[in-house]
Amino acid sequence: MRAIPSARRCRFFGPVPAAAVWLLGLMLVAACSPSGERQTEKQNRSPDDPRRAEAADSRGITPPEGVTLPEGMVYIPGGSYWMGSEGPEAETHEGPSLRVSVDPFLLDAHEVTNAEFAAFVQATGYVTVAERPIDWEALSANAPPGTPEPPAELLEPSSLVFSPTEGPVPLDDWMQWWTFVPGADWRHPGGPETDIEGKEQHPVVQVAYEDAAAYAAWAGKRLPTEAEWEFAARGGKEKMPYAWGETLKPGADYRANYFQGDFPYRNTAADGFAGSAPVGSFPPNAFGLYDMIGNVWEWTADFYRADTKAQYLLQQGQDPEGAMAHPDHGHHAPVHNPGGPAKSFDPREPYQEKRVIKGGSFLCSDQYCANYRPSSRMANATDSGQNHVGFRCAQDL
Ligand SMILES: [Ca+2]
Ligand SMILES: [Ca+2]
Repeated sequence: MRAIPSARRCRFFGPVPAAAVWLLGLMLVAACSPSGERQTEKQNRSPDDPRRAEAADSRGITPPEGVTLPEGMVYIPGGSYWMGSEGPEAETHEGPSLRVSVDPFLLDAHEVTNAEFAAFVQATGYVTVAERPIDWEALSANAPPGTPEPPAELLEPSSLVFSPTEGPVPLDDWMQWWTFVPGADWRHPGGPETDIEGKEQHPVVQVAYEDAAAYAAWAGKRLPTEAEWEFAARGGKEKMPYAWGETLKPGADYRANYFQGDFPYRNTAADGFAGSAPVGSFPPNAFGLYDMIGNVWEWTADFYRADTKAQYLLQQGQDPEGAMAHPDHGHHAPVHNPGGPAKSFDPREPYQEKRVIKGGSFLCSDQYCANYRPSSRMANATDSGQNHVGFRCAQDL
């Protein structure tokens, strides 16, 4: 497996010179690659599509007696595993791999869909972060000291939308393909001229962390921790770079919705989808989970730090230096049910609160950021929605 040149990895955190640039950076964070309202998209597979058939056959893990599965949730058996990766495909903050254990829990089989989020909004009247005017006073608490107030137009309700470039561009500046679009929100994921009609079964996007958490609370659920999410995504396959094994595309069929073609301007949609796909369009993993990898990024409950694994050990009274000095980090007891760090910290944007998102999206490309792997992780500003970030919910047994 070849290493991905660092220049092609996701880079969202440059210096923040001007207020407008800073604000844009604040609203983004997890970009990868393009979608493509411009591309032809097979939004609904026919009933005889083999991928549908394979998906329908999966029943996941049978829960123990006495456990009743809520509709749409699957049983995650719990256990210990190697979390993270130090493989050639991994970014530094995915490592070091660490023995971690999680208790059994329940997880949504699918990403939360537009139809499900609409039911929540209908029942509660909830207004998402992207639909609210920006409160500069509140926002400035997360800004570097002395940051001037941006122009009024930048404080209007808005969100970040991917726009393919006209042709090849240097891949070190995400602002060439991400645009801050007034009127972009979950009902209008690509901007005010777009809508979600006919996309009821697509994952909801343009949701900030608090939107996802509010939905989860309404549904009687919660967001998964990063450790739970990664355990679930691996489906019992130990130390595999991909959720399904050793290679990204082990056969003729694609195993997830990601980006094929030339990033960020030519999306061939060889996997059938240039943008998001209806949930469950690709085969599930061994736990019966769909689209853990690709389609849209998924919020977790955890604050982001690059050194999360060391924080886990510290939280549980273990010595990170000693534990990690061992070649396989295996002499320590598994870290049990770790939550995220108590506070987020990203040195690239030290003033911005961030949480971890997982799984990559329809914009992840092997030319830019190969985040379609269980150990991949991204820091996302908690108040930032994008048209390739959604979520799914967990529940305790
Ligand atoms: Ca795709
Ligand atoms: Ca996903």
